[in-house]
Amino acid sequence: MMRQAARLWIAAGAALAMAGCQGGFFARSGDAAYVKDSDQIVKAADWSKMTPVTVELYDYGYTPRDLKLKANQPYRITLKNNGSKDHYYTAPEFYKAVATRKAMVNKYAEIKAPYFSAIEVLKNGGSIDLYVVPVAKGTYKVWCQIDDHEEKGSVGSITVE
Ligand SMILES: [Cu+2]
Repeated sequence: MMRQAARLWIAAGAALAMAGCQGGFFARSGDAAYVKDSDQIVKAADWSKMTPVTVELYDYGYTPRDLKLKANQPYRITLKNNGSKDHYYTAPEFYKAVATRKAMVNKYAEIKAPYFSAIEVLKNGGSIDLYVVPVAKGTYKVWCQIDDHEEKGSVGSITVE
């Protein structure tokens, strides 16, 4: 029993050490791949004043097709799939341009990660909330990567201004 507890403790310590290294690694690398100081930006944001926006996913497209966001303001972006097929909101460059607090499936789960690259929302009413602070200004492509959905219309943009 004691031995097992000790082993678990070491495993937890290693996980913490790795988590600690992760931030340092990206800061050191000079890699602009995604937002540095994401944690500080998320902590500094006033989430009581976040702007809620909803993007509807349907067969085949997004409403709004071209989402506009302001830099340095906290958002809750709800992705809601009202279509009869599963759809992605794939936008790797956009997700790298925001400080990510979490993704949340209301009443079920919260996912914490430095950033996302693609989010699939399941058909017939599935939804997920993204809590982000847009940081890097620009226009980013968003599309659905399933079969020919992009050709059929599931494509758009997200602009941070
Ligand atoms: Cu799709």
